[in-house]
Amino acid sequence: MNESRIQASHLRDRIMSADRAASFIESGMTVGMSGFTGTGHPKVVPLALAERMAAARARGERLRIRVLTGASTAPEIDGALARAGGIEFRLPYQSDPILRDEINAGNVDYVDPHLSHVGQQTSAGVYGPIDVALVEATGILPDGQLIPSSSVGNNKSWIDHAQKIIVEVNHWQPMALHGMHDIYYGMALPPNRKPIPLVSPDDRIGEATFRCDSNKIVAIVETDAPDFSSPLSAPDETSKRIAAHVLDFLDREAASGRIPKQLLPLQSGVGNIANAVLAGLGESHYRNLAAYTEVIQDGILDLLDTGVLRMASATGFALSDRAMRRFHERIDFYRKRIILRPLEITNHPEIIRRLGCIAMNGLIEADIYANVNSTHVMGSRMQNGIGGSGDFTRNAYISMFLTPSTAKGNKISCIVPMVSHVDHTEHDVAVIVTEQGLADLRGLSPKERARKIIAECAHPDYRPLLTDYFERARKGSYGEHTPHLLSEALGWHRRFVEAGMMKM
Ligand code: 0RQ
Repeated sequence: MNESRIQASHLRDRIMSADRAASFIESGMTVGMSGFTGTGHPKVVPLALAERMAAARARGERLRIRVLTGASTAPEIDGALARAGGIEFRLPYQSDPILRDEINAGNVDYVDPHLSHVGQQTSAGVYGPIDVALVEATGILPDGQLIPSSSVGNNKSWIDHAQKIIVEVNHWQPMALHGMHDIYYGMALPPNRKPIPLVSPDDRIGEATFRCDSNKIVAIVETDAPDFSSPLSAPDETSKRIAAHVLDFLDREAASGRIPKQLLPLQSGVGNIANAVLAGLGESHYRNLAAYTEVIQDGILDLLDTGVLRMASATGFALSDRAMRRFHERIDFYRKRIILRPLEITNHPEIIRRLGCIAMNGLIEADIYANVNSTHVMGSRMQNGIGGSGDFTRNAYISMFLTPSTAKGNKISCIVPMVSHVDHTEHDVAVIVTEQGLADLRGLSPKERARKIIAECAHPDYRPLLTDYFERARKGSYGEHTPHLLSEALGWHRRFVEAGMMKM
């Protein structure tokens, strides 16, 4: 292994195996781990820990910890630790299938805050002491500062607040990442807050590395393991139609002068629909746009390559294998155009509001009044989590939700009378888009919204049912402002059971 990665000679005696490093983590501890959507997570210590957990379980003992991260991680953390029954508490966003099952089986206490809240709640001590920070780094400078790796997430919070720090130095991460990050050290708790001096997505307001107290580093483990790749399928007909509606809308907004010709900084969620919108932008006339978002996925690299985007600000990546290779090959090009920041900054309401972001996120279901459920299937089963969708939706200049009009092979309508769980309220949601069309809800009253959403977004198979519900609600509702027949509205969700999606 290349010694120049660990330039801090005073720390060399702390280099050790993953097994030894994992032994610093004891049952009941709170561990802040790096990682965001499969990038920049520790890759070997969690696996060693999972083995200890499984061995403890086999002996009839329990080794369970509280896991705090940036967002979803990768199989080496959420998958391995959940499989070993070792996660007692987890926050924030996750998307691992094994962990999801453990959460929904009631075996893991999962807390799902807005991503922008995690840093301040950690500083305020809401989650108790952080016993160990387990973070991946690209290298360690002579003075002990850490060169971040391919995501930033909440790493600064873990490093600042943890009592002990374990660093995985990953030789797979290119050293050329150094200089891509912007770690801001001006955050404070109330009443000592000052305005965050970021007025354009391109601004750099912080430092390229994490400050780190060498005395807290108890272990350094060298690795050479790749980030998790996020496979993407090519945009299908549904995503392409959604993307076309979004692009028409943006064109109309720009033509009417409501937003600049170069649009406003774009935030897009992860997944195939978001990628289809990015692909659509790639074929558009737009140039020199900016992305102020959380995650850089394949489509963003494409747009940087062609100059549609001049820059992208984010906190991590979610790239396919191919895009990851391209990123490494052309990293000097991307380093001039990508800024990776802590979640506290990427998702900060003050900045999202100041920049006037255009937010585009996915949903599970929306109701006819535009309340949105992003997290719970049937109001009770956690899918992933709210992630950054609330940070952006509440504070963006235009908040859009993009979804197919139906799910589960057309058996379920994603437009329903009343959502079974609310993540984003009607007051926050400006635009809903399905493959059927786009409903611009700004300035509309609830009844106008309902008519528009049913007409523009609902699948034709479900329009008559939704219209029938709405018209009957208008006659039988307690109030005329937002008409509802409460027991019928929630009874609608029985369709999920009737469609054979769940046994009762
Ligand atoms: O189920 O996995 O069993 O096939 O929900 O749905 O269609 O794959 O959609 O991957 O775009 O995810 C809201 C979950 C959409 C995502 C959500 C079922 C469907 C499938 C997933 P299967 P799809 P997507 C920045 C922004 C919150 C966080 C966020 C999300 C599964 O967008 O997690 O936005 N958002 N962060 O079949 C029953 C319905 C359903 C349904 C879909 N109405 N009823 N099941 N499904 N609609 C990124 C970060 O914050 C990190």
